[in-house]
Amino acid sequence: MAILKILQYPDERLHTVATKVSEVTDEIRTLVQSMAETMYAAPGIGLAATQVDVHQCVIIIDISDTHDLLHVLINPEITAASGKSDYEEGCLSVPGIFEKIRRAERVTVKALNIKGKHFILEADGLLAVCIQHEMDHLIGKIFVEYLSQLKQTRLRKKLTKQQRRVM
Ligand code: K1U
Ligand code: ZN
Repeated sequence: MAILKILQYPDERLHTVATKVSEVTDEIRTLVQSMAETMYAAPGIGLAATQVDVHQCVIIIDISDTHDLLHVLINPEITAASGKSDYEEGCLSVPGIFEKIRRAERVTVKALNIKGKHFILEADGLLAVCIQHEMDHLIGKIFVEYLSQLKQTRLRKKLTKQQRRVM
């Protein structure tokens, strides 16, 4: 296992559209293990493969306090969505920024598990928010892109400046 480097906004690679996993192999299982280690170390409650520069449809989520309820979703697809919720989101690729984003309150998602078997997950609350946030990463979309152009321009400048100071 390994701690992977998380791409930081405004890195262009975060806009890459991920491709579907054709087969759940040991390589995918190793990726999932390393993603989990990276997410728990960050710490975060979710991570998409896109964020670690792997452009395959793999997301992981653990919203438990005990770090023992890991959801692994490979090739996730939302089949139903309802309601509206506003939640203050964060992102490991956009550190220190928290913004209220409107999303569906409940989602039904179908995906493959780590064994390559289909399953269906019905989610609401933070889990539903997190699923939608991570699935956006797979299509190259970052949560700040829901904000006004003015806010995005300010954020981009602020974070580029911060990154230059660290380098
Ligand atoms: O995708 C990511 O970068 C992970 C992101 C997931 C997320 C959080 C909140 C709303 C939607 C999606 C994070 O994990 S940001 C860090 C965070 O929220 C957190 C970290 C430690 C404890 C609790 C929360
Ligand atoms: Zn994110």
